[in-house]
Amino acid sequence: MITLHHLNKSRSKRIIWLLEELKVNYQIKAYQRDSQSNLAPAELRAIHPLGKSPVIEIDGSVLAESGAIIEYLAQAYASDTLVPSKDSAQYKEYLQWLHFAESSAALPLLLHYFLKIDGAKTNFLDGYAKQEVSLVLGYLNDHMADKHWILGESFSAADIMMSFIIEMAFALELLGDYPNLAKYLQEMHQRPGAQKAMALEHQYDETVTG
Ligand SMILES: N[C@@H](CCC(=O)N[C@@H](CS)C(=O)NCC(=O)O)C(=O)O
Repeated sequence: MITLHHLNKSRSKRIIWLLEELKVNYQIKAYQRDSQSNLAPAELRAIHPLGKSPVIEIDGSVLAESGAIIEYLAQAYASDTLVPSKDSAQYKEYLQWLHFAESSAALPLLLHYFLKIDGAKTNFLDGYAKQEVSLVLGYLNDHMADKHWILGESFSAADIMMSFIIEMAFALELLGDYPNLAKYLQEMHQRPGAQKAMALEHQYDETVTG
């Protein structure tokens, strides 16, 4: 049994989506962000020293980092469907997108988000974040011009990694200038696994009412 330590409104939704695609047995242990600091509760530190989510427990091991979790689970349970064959050219591309999502793409969007909630004037950061957001989203938008999924016709675990980026860009109201990414988000949300992940995320989020 896989246990997912899930924090509301977090990257952990990626893992729920993947687990739904894999159709494996798993359980969710849910945590709520602090209403003032927005940080994870201290109990998550008992699971992993960083105290962040997602974290999974599997076969007696504890694994953090959404990218590592997705790479491991996809390879272990769906190497023939959600991961291109290791000797194909697509595999290299797959690895690039898998890692791009949490590295090059995540930082500018997070900076943009933090600057927005902070509201303070900056000397350098604001301009840097804007420029990097345009670079990253422009690159992705051009790439998606003639594709359904990040690798072309086949859906892969890299699309699940990318979902957090596209959803964050949507939440920051940035997708107006990137129509191919708006279309990509719609495609993602049509998959039953993504819909189940959204429903579960909702169910385990105590800030959601009604
Ligand atoms: N690079 C890590 C980031 C983990 C992370 O920062 N998770 C956030 C939620 S998206 C978190 O736990 N925030 C609460 C906190 O920092 O206390 C990953 O991809 O899993």
